[in-house]
Amino acid sequence: MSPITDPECRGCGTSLAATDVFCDLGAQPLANALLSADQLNQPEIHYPLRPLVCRNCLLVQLPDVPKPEGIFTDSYPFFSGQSATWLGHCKRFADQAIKRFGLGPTSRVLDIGSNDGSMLRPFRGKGIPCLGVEPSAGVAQHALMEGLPTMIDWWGTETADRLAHTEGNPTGRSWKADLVICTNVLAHVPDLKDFLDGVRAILAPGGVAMFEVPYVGNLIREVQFDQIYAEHHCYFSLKSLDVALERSGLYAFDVEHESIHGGSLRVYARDHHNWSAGASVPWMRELLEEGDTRRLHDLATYADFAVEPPKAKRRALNQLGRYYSGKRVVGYGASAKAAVTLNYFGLGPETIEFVADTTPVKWGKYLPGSHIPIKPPNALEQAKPDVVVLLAWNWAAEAVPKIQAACPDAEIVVLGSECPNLAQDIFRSPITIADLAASDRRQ
Ligand code: DWN
Repeated sequence: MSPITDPECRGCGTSLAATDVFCDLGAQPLANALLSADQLNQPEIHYPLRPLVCRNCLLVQLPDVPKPEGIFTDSYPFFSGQSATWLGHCKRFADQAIKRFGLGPTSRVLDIGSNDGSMLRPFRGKGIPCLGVEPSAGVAQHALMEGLPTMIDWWGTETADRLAHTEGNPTGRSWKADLVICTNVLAHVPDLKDFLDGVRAILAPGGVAMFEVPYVGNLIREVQFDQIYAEHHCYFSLKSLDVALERSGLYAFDVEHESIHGGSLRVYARDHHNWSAGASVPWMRELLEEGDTRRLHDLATYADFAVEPPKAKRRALNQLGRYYSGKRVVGYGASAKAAVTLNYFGLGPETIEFVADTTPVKWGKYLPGSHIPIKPPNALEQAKPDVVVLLAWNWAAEAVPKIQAACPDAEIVVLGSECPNLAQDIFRSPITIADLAASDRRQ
């Protein structure tokens, strides 16, 4: 994409207007580019987090992004299996898909963006032949060491062609998929059309492709601005995903809304109109026209979002200034989202002493930009902090009990949220700032 021409929409090819700005989080370093101590004095490349929205298909997207080779390196630090919630999600999907699509010992399942093999494991456990494709060699090795067949490669039409024929194919024979799984991968793909053309090419006759993507409806409704970072090129609604799929000859025939990762869409597609199945498609189209889906068809919904991240930043700085000043504050969950939040809020180790995380490869490293150190979870017990900022809010149900066990007296908060205090019952009585002020007066 030459810098002198308007960027083209990744989903439909329409020229993007530089004025159709979704929000502006400033320029930040790559969210997963963790630093070692000897890198703290080196320069960090920053990328503008100023997504645009396409007037035609309403796909929210970053127009200029780093090459994926600079992101998904051998030392890419994200291991999806770090979350028991995610592992349960994968098992439930596998059980559901095996039953729904009649998969068995002669079927073939392809997981694109297979990371550490978390989604491959339940299919293998049920005797279903499966194969992963993952470009980050470090995480892929974890799958391979467990005997989960994985190609360390990028996905697109060229890889699909190699897999469909024998050369370069770990199975050694022509290979087509009855089920292609793409969870949390489409957002990372610079060339959506080539990626999706490759998915269509690898589908066996009657095969199904499943795409699970963070849902822009949740991002807007819950002001999940920390989902916006340079490795996430696109932020999908069902409409914008539908347009991208159909451009590659893939036709959605069912959709589910999942709570995982802060709210995701799961869309099933085939390489032909599935009108023969009748009911599911009209029902799905009808669903799309309802509720906030219809709001997502309105460009104004996207333009209105721009004021929300600055409001969250003001709330966070107010919370830190009024309720937590003089207190010992640490973080939990050194996620990509954590990097975005801490950099956007302008917080460093002078405010957030460290961030605890269960991922061993992250220990002893520093978050990009903020340079806040990452420590093992036992640092929580040693530090006995007054406040724990839950940065991995999308895993609250799994993480909060661990934090409470390590430091039972700490307040657990989501900075910038209108209901920041998670120490109370997460799901039934979120606490407002007024409650916090009242509790302050009681102390
Ligand atoms: O799209 C992506 C999503 C799916 O995962 C990738 N671009 C990168 C990654 O984003 P993230 O880093 O924001 O993902 P998580 O899963 O929100 O990261 C959670 C972090 O918290 C991990 O570093 C693991 C850690 N963790 C923890 O310390 N204790 C997680 C759980 C569940 C815990 O109990």
